[in-house]
Amino acid sequence: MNDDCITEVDAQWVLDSRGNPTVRVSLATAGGARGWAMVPSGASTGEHEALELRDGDPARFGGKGVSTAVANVRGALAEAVIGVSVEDQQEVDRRLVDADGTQDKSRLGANAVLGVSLATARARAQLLGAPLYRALSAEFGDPLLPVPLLNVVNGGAHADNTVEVQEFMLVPSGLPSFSESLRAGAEVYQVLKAILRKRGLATAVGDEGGFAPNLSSDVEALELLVQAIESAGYRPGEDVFLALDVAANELAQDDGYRLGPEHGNLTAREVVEVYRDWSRRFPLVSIEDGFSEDDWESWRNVTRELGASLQLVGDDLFVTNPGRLRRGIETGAANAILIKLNQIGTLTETLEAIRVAGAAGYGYIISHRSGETEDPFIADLAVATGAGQIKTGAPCRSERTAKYNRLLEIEVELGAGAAFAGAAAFKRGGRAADGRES
Ligand code: 2PG
Ligand code: MG
Repeated sequence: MNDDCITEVDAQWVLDSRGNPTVRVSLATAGGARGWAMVPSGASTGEHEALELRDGDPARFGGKGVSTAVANVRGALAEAVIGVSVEDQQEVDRRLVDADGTQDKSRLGANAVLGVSLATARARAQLLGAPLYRALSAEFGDPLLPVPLLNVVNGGAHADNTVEVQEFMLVPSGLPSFSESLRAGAEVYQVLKAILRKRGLATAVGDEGGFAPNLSSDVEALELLVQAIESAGYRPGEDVFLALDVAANELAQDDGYRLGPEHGNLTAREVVEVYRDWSRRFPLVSIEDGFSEDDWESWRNVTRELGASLQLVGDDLFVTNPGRLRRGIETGAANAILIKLNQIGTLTETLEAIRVAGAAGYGYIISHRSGETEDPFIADLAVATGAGQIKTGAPCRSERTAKYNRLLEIEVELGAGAAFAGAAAFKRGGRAADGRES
């Protein structure tokens, strides 16, 4: 067997940032190259996501055990990829998909499949003696450091507070480098904490490291962020912008949406007007999941109404699925996609979604999940694909900072030649649009 062929695949359970078990895979090639990966897990998961396989045995981790997924890696998936070269990621992924045989990877579990797929990519990088961001894919051009989208106020399904919008994010795109941008985010975060404390509001954090105070409205959160940006010495709308993830799936009612305590039940039309109002009053550049996953008509409306000036990101809408994304592109729904590896389950399919987005001039944002691990894979993926944006939580909690710290490391490694996406990140299409800088 050649040196680059997979000879060993192993798996075990480890804990994620919420204290639930998840899958860790390690594999080795005949020549001794090794790769590993830990799989993240969402809370506000879309209906159309690939399936995360949990044991469902109430006697283990309240049903959330991953023993079956671990056994599937060691059994059927190992069998499928042993002997295949890590140089051929597409072949490895094709075999993983075939071994599972379902549309949503529900037989063997997307968590099992993804672990093997990502560990393969790392083994290949080791074989090449290249950093992961260089080994991942050369087709998207030179490495590009992304603008961080830092989720500093958590609500919705990520926190037990009164705030309905799931994520309020800082977007420090007006700074000259990744490290200065991250520094701005971290400084604003600390100032925000001091403001909350002074007002007698809670400074405990939610799942993604953002604060989770009980606020009276979504607007109050936006006002707090602008105040914190200014107090930290930055200019809102020039240095630092704002982004939201509404996670509207969680807010959909039979006949509309329940956006926050200040609004009653709103019709989809009224929701568009709320977003228009917010984008006039605040330096908002991006709204994710402003409507629910199957409300294509509202997605089309909001894109027509606000898409020229706002990035409108489909997360639960597209679930990193090239097929759903194509439907969005054909019908004019959203103008950007959130990229989460575990929504689709293999690296190859993820890169395909990125390619489809870029070719259509859609933005793409590489994203963590609310349940994360110390695996910083997505930092390298963001740099490799020229996405220009990464969403990976607050500048707080090690599973979040692992990604930011990896990006700092890459910035140093790239030295003077380190390109930073900056404000151009919001010109849609990223590098995938034509393989060069857009
Ligand atoms: C989201 C994500 C990540 P979850 O909705 O975008 O922030 O949350 O992983 O819970 O789906
Ligand atoms: Mg989301």
